[in-house]
Amino acid sequence: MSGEYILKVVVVGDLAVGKTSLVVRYAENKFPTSYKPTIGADIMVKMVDLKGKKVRLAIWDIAGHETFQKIRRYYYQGAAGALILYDVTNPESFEHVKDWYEDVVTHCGKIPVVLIGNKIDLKDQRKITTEQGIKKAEEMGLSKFLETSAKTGANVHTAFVSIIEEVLKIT
Ligand code: G3D
Ligand code: MG
Repeated sequence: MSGEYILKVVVVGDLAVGKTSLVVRYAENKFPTSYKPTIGADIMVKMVDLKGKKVRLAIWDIAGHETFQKIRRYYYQGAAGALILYDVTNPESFEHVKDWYEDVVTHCGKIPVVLIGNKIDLKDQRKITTEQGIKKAEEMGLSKFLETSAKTGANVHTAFVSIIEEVLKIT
């Protein structure tokens, strides 16, 4: 098999869990220092070579909840996979994972979903343990679970490779 895969991946989760930071870290390998709230949706395109497969990955990053309602349908349309993020220092964002998952399933059906606990560099402020994350992913039947830091870059690359691998498995 040759040729190019074109994959759309959506990144969802509560406001301020680090969605934009994670996407920017992956796509540009830097941590954004000035916080600029997204308007509508930002789409980042990255060419990825994975085990001989060329993937044109379009990563969709949403804005805050208010503007999201208006573009919800358009945002999810055609997504092959999703990253659901929570902030390991923010239990509310962890509780909302199930709501985000319902949202994904409603609009995309049962596409691969990788669950991500972000901000693991904030060790002293951590409220959600790795075990809790693993348990949640298992209970919900999500494809994979990972913990990341957009700040240090820990596991960021792996997070995006994981979702591509999960999607290509079923493509
Ligand atoms: P969002 O796109 O999900 O809304 P952002 O979230 O990427 O805008 O990040 C929200 C805040 O969390 C930002 O801080 C950002 O710098 C911070 N952040 C994101 N990821 C990490 C991480 O891995 N570690 C740490 N320590 N901080 C992170 P500000 O202060 O600009 O609001
Ligand atoms: Mg954002």
